[in-house]
Amino acid sequence: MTAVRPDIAPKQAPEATRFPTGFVWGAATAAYQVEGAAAEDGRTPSIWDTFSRTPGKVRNGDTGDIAADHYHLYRDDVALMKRLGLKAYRFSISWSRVQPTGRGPAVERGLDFYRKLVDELLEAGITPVATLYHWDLPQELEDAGGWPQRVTSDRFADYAAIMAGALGDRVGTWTTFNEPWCSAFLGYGSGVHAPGRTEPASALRAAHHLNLAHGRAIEVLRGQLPAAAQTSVTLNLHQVRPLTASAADADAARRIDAVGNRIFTGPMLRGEYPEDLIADTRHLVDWSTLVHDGDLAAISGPIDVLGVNYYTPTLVSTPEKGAGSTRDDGHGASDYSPWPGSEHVAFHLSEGKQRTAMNWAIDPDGLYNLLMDTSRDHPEVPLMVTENGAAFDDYVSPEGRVEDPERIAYLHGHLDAVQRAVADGADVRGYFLWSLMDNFEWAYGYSKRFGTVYVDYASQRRIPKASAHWYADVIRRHALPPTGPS
Ligand code: IFM
Repeated sequence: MTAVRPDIAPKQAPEATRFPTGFVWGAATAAYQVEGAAAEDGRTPSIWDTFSRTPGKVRNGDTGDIAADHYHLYRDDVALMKRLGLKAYRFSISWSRVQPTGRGPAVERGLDFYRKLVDELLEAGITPVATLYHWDLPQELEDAGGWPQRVTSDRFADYAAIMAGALGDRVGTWTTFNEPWCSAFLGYGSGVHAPGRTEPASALRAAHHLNLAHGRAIEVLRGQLPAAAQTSVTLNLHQVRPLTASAADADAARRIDAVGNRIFTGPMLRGEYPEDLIADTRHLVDWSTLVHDGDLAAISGPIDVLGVNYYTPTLVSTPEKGAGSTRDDGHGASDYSPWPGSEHVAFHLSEGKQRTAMNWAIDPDGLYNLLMDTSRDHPEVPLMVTENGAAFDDYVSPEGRVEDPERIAYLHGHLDAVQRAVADGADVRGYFLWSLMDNFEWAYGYSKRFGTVYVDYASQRRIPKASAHWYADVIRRHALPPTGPS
């Protein structure tokens, strides 16, 4: 064997652990957050168009009308993804762009945008990963009652059939929902997200109908897509930790785990709602009439991959303890709780951790634990990290660069956590950085920058931040660089 001369040896340390063969490297966005073109080519308002136009709901009165103008700039954006070496792009489809009223025939011009986007990606050698729903219900369906109404699940199954028909020949990985917890509990519970309703019982009903819609859509997709297609759902599983070892805090953690996590993983992956969830919430909903015969069988149809999104852990106690207690669980302050039946639980900021611009504690061990816990509880389903990333107060230097060492440190720590979980047996198939580019951060408007690519909204110029170059290097190596950021 020829010895490698030290002066030309690869920079990567020989002991650097490579990610598993086939591990997918991607970045993610969502339709309302990046597309803009809110009233073009037949698109009609979604609940987020309405919500963002409602005074006081979104910081600075920002809307997604223009956003990052991805609708017009997608070709440039795909070219940029290619330059960064991304292997996959996770995007979502705007339901009201392709089926404006949420019912009836599709609009070809809307479908064409996604056909062109996908073709551009395939041409660039980037795998498209499509999410059917990332929070933007057509307003007409909300006017008819929204997710608390069972019929909305029927509408969603029809929409899934339209999309499978339009893109099934070119998209191989399909996700039904992104973070249905947020749709149900921030949308109908605390009201900090669209449609801004504050009705605990409706939030629980919405959760069941989102589950049902997921199950029905999976059945539709399976029936229409080629056998090799992968189906999935993405959950923001809360990494819940009790503040102390007390029985009361353990019960707080159990409750938040029930209404934050197991309300979805229970029916989807085990075919049942958890008994303790039903007990905690039976004063709000009658589960025996909400859940019809056959619903659980429909919801628990097999999926190929479970997407998990992770940003920060959730530290809880009951009752409130000390000055660190807050009603704000990190999802946005409201007088109304997004935790029906467990409104008395208090949330805490972890001590001694650095924070992102969202004031979220940086804690990569939370991702490690989440991956290990999920693969222990559901060993049958492979995992994909479908979102992970951080907002910081990025700015363009006089030299035109965006230096974001905190984001590099964040990503490094979390990718290391993924690698540790893989080494310890978790079947993690890939990682999608949130987000490809700065975008509309929901109730925070454009005030929070999650992108690895900076967007100058005035000119729509894209500037890859230092973290984008760092991530490109990780992708090239298929391993973390030998030294962490300073
Ligand atoms: O921007 C959101 C995304 O839409 C869903 N997951 C969390 C991200 C950061 O808040």
